[in-house]
Amino acid sequence: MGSFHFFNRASRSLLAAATFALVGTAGAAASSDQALSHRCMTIIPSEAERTAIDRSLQSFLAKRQARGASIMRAAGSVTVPVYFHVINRGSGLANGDIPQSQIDSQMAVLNSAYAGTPFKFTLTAVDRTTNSSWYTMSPGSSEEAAAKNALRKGGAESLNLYSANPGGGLLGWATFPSSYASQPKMDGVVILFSSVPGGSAAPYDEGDTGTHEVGHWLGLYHTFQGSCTASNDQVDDTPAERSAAYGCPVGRDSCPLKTGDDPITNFMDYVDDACMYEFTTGQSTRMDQMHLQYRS
Ligand SMILES: [Ca+2]
Ligand SMILES: [Ca+2]
Ligand SMILES: [Ca+2]
Ligand SMILES: [Zn+2]
Repeated sequence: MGSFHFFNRASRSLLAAATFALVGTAGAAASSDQALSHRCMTIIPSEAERTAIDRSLQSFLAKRQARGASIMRAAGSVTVPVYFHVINRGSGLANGDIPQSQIDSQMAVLNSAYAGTPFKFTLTAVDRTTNSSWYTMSPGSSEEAAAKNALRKGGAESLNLYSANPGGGLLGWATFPSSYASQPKMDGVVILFSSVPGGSAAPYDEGDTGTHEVGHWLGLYHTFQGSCTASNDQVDDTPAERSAAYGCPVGRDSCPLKTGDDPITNFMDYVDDACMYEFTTGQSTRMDQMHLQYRS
């Protein structure tokens, strides 16, 4: 009861933080026009909220361990049902109506990226909606809320993946597992339709926007979260990173006093799709634990 109340409060302050973050980025997006420089618009919880989320996770794991339940699941042992919602402004690729072949390719990219983790993804259903205001929805907008309220299917375990054209150089955004309880209808991942494999959003055209956003959906932060601090992204085996990496800056070491080069090939950085290709064991463990706590 106590923890349920806590998450309601946490998500309200998260919404307040979201409004602030959106104002900040809208200006930046406008000045850079349509350039795809903002990899992701996922609203990251504040430091206090992240601390609370991790405290709650530790207590969840301790209780599980105390009753002898496993806290590690085998690779490929968890099936995530996927509802793919194509939002377009008419028929044809130019209107965002991506073909089934690209949806299948996106699923293959997800399954390959998550192959070393407990998760595999199965396409449960595809629906297509023509709605020009939902098509250009931005994070936190009334259009996003309307689209998700109308289209979302399944419970916390189901991945709802929306393709649309948010504009302003946005590639996608996701919600975290800890916000499902207070905002179940908003739960899911939105991606730019042209970021799917073979899409026109080069160098973000191999489907790793989907991979990255699903990482958030399973509880991961960016590898540059928390900058050069020891706790950083709450994952032990990702070296600390001062800020987002773009392109493919091999050998970058933005936290020289911390062991290891920056994890620029990690799916949770901002590099080009061709440059990102891995999750660490620690990230897999965190996703497993977050899924156990909130999505099982
Ligand atoms: Ca780390
Ligand atoms: Ca370093
Ligand atoms: Ca890649
Ligand atoms: Zn992100």
